[in-house]
Amino acid sequence: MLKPIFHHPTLPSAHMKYLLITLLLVAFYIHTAAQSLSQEVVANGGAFHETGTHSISCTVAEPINTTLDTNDYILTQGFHQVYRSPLQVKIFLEGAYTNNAMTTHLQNGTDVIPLQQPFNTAPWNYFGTEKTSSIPSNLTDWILIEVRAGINNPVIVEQAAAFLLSDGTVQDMDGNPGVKLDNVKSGTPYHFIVRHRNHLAVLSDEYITFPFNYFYDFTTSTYQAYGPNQLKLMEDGTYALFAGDFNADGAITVADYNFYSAEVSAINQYTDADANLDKNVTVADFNLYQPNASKIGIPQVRY
Ligand SMILES: [Ca+2]
Ligand SMILES: [Ca+2]
Repeated sequence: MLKPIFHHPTLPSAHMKYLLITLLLVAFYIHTAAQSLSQEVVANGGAFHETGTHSISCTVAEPINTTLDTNDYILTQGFHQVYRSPLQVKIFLEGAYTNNAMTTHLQNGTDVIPLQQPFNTAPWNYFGTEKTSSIPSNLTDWILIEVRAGINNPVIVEQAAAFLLSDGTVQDMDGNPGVKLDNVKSGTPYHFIVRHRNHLAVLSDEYITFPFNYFYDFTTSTYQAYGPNQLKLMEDGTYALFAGDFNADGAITVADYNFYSAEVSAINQYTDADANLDKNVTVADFNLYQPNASKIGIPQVRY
């Protein structure tokens, strides 16, 4: 014989309890978080309900709320947003540095600067399509930015070539400040490497996160670069990249002298043995290399 089933009049069913808890959590979340949506919150769904006197809207999303870092690995919990974000950098090259700025001698007379980024050969083997139809008049040379996931993690998140201007700032192919990055994620900490054709590359000492609303300045202190003494002190107190890594392998050695010797007396050319960026390979370039010989880059920048 079937017996009728009654709910207890004072205790809600498990389903009802779950519903009530859910509604309370939603109300709490809307009250505390919905007003603070930012670029660190990514909506991937949502809903809207209305009863005539009340309405409720919700976003299925989650802010980036936790970052775990062990030096070798970084885990960021929450939804991530991928977007184009500029990274603004200021950096000087020792070989081109003079009076708080850099020369633009590669453009003197016949402009030898290539219209397409020059890092598409060894050791960089970067095949990005950055190119321009005209060289900015204040361009010193091309630069390569390499975003890394953590200090000890060799994973390259993204590379991008950009213009290095005479005032030390970086400009993208559209003429905007900074270098545009497509694969960085909001809220995730990164380090980045700056590479040049014949100067010792550096890694940022500090984490940066996007959106990055200021510029990273390698000219103010040796501590802006990771590792001991990776930036050279200029006579006026400014810091710059060490000149003379002609083969760009991350260390200034006899191999660079041999590279220089093979190119010496080249005239009016865009060559990596031209440390002072004046289009000619002369003793002036050797004189930049010589005091820096035996300077070793940190393992992260070496090839
Ligand atoms: Ca070298
Ligand atoms: Ca030169």
